[in-house]
Amino acid sequence: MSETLENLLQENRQFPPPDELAASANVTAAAYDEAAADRLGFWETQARRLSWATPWETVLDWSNPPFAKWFVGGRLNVAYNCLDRHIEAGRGGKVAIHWEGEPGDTRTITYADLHRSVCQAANALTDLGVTAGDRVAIYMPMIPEAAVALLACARIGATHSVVFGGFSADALSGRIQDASAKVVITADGGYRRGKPSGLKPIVDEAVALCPTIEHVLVVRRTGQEVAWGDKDLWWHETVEQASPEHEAQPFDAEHPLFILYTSGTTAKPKGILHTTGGYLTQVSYTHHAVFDLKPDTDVFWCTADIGWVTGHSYIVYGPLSNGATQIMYEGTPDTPHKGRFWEIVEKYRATIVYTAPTLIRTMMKWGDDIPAKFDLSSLRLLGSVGEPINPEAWMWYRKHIGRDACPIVDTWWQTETGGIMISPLPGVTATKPGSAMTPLPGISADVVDDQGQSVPDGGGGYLVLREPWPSMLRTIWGDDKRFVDTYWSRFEGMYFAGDGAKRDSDGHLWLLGRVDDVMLVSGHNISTTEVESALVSHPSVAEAAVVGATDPTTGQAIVAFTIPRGHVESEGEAGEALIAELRNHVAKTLGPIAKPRQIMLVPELPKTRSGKIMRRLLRDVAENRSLGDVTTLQDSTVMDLIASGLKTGK
Ligand code: 6R9
Repeated sequence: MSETLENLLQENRQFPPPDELAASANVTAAAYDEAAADRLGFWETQARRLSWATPWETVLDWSNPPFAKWFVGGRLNVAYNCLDRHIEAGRGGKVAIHWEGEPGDTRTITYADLHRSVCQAANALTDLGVTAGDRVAIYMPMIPEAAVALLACARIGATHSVVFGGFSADALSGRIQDASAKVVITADGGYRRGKPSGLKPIVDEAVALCPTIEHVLVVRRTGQEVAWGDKDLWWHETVEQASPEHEAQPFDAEHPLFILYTSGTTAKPKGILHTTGGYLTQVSYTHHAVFDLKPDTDVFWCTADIGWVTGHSYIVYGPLSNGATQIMYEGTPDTPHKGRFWEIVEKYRATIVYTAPTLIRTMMKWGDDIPAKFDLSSLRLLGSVGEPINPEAWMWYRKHIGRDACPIVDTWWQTETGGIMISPLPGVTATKPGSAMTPLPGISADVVDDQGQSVPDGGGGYLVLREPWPSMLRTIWGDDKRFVDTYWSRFEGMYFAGDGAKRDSDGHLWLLGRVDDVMLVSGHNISTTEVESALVSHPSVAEAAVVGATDPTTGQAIVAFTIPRGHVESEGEAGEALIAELRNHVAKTLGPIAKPRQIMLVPELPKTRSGKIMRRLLRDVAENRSLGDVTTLQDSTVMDLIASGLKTGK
């Protein structure tokens, strides 16, 4: 990048924490001081929230950077920490999971129930020859058995590799081969958009290319017909017949817990490796601190899929290690109607919701009247993750979901960081719409310029992490060199996150999207996030994605794809008028340099399964190229919709 990022957007609104929450918050401002005085001592205190079979000797071994070892010599079992210890404390009858299937079937699972299933699955996997250190692939819908599968692997020390249900056979087989997995756990299918969709046929196709797979364990969810081969075993005939007695053995703090692949833009997916003690310490602590989780009264709901790191850390390991009661939902937010999420909040009296900006913007598009139909008064805290949240989406979330009373925690982190890194603390921080605010206690995040120098308040640049953290990735599976090259070579001695960021005049952090997406217009760096946020601040716009397209005069020109809100007339002349108005609105909000060359009104945007906008594909459209790799798209018909419905304005 030729010069540092320009910062255009100004935000002056600020919301202090509610008094009642601040008075009883799990974590107070003292945590920042404690961690600043003794960062490693602070993390040791957090590690003591867990139950260790053998205490560690050294908190951090950083003698061979960037290869970290945390809690060296310590031993623990992750599943024991998530299940057995709560039961031993007399909490076995507490609900762990209120599960809601898409068709409306439900299951209530206590900690004792979950423990029983996990022990059975641990015994069944052991009988199938899975031992500590083996890899198990998991390709499942959002059913309780998915959580059981992860925990059973953790219990016996097998390393799980979850692949999003719905990724192609190619994507699945590539990931199985990369990790040489021995077993796949899957289901016949799952429910999505009111229909059973098949998973087993995709597994069959993938496994045909994977000689390392010895067994395929299949949960019956939909009851659809499936082909049956000699590696296949039904879950109900193996796991549910296995003994429910299983004693968890402790593993080394650095034992590999899981691999999770990040897609990247073009290159081969990277198998991000997480280990045991540091990972659990940080996800457990951040779940307790950022969500102010009170296990006796809260009903927590993270709407993520288990195939995304958010599902690993804030459905499985964080909440269960803290003994939380949570909601797990199988399906899509608009099945059978667009109020399904809020109906679920009302039904289970959810107190905390953790979701993604994509979902919030979709709800804005569908209209304010939908959440208004439900009783959301149980909610006391809201969270956001996955992309920068546009200030107007933040305000909408606060008003229409949080009734102007719930603090919002905008949490920045990555598959690679394992747990939340930058976020407000709900009882401490006065939040600003669109800002992730400050690094959590014990985390050293910074914004640096091209030379790796910290930028002053008011400056912009690259987000880096200056010190190792407990839940950091340990390497890329099988490729230490790529680990070093990707994350540790851009700036000497710092982890390079790949995101642009700015630090405002108060020193608060604003995430600006991936640095690969930054646009260079007439010599000025402009972030996609800021132009998108300016568009979303217009009352007619629900969602926007912005890309830089090659332009003969300006180098790159801004091209915006915009989804109008539900009630907005956007056909014919009304559409042309809206486009003209939006171009002027951006110029007025951010300055003439940011005025889009072109705005297209579209019905949908291409997104990954975790809801991130795939700007790369939009750049292909904007530059009239044929589309690149679409295998990680959530809905492959979206690009046709965009191409056929284009209304362009110049
Ligand atoms: C947890 C997760 C990581 C990338 C990350 C950044 C973006 C995530 C964000 C955010 C702005 C936030 N991202 N949270 N950007 N504000 N609160 O999403 O992991 O799927 O690996 O994605 O997501 O660009 O670098 P992952």
